[in-house]
Amino acid sequence: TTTDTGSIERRRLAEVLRRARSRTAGLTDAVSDSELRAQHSELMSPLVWDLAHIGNQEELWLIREVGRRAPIRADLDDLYDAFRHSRSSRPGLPILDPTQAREYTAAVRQHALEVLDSTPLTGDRLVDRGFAFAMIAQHEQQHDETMLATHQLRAGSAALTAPKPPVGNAVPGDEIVVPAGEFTMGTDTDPWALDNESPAHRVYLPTYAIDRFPVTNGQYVEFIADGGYQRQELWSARGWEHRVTADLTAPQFWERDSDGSWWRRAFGVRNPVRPSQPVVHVSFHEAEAFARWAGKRLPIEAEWEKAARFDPTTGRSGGRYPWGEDDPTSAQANLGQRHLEPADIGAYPDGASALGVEQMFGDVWEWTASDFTAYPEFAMFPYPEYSEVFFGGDYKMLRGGSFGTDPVAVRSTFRNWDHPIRRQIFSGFRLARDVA
Ligand code: AVJ
Ligand code: FE
Repeated sequence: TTTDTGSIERRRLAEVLRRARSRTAGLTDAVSDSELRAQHSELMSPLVWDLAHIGNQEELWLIREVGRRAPIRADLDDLYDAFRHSRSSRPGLPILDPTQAREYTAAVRQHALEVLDSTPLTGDRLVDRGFAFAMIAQHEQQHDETMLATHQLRAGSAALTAPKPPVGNAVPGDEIVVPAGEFTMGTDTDPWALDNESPAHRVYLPTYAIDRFPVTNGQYVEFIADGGYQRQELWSARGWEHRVTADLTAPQFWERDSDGSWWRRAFGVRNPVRPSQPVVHVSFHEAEAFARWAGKRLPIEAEWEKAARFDPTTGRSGGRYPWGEDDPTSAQANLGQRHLEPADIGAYPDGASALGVEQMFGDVWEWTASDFTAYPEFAMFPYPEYSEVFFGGDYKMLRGGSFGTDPVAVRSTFRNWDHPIRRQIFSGFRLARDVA
């Protein structure tokens, strides 16, 4: 019955909201109040800004829009509007202190759960199948990943810990040939998909090959050793200019010892660079230069999505994940901050797509060659600042999620974007090429 479906959906929504809040608490309870207020990088907000912004966004959508309740703190809307204040200016604002921010987000959550209990999850598009609640859980998880990147930028000893990811012993370089033909890109049916993932539309792609795995540190070390950062001909004009200006010589957080060995600093711990792990913390420009060096290219978004979703035996495009609608298990993908680094290639054979492409979900966000544009007949929903205002901007698309992405915040249709110079995000890439 409708009631049963509604109560199952309500329980799922309460669970994704709870999971997001417990992660937020972990990320913000791990450091002192003064560190919560500090700006660890010009690129990032103080953690306490993210914390109260999460609460403010939840208040705007779940308390006021969906619940039609009176504001809790209308006076905070300006301070936590990401479009009014740049990240670098946020420490100078009269923002809530950590105790106030925790109290505020907790008060909002209490009201939000009451609204969830009393709202029919049908009819109006904003609430149909729980969309607004899922949107807010995704928003919190997106900021949790941003806060995780802030943790990675923070100086000092480790504040976060997690078990090591599973090991793998695959050999890089293996490719999958994807036969020419149409597939369905985007979705009209995923109840929790965000506006830029729709509408579903047919896309024809000629035959192409895509790597079975993301590019590894071992492969990347070869690129460096072969003069990859010195050879201008491998870089686009913009990429080279940035390479020189920013003095890029290796992925972010890599350090070289006097004996020539490479080390990587991650969350306050320094370890030897692990050759079998996907490379992380590279910009689009570095990914593009590597691809040229390797005689390949980055996939376009449609090629990534077809490799993730298309089943050549049925001719159909799959659901939320290659295996269906269920959240990934710990054997299928390195998602959800279970680990604090990418897993070796070959560690998740159970997460392979129908075409046999592995580790598309989790580990590292994968840069694609595509710019951020709307799908044909895109309709903004429910607010233009989620994606519409970014269309046509200086952004490249990323797909698949990282070890720091929660399962609720990624799916085969999910589209992420960032400036091509950014690399504080958990970004890597895989390669593709034309097949004649
Ligand atoms: C979709 C990850 C690019 O973090 O800038 C958070 C998500 N939008 N709050 C971002 C987002 C508004 C967004 N990304
Ligand atoms: Fe936000």
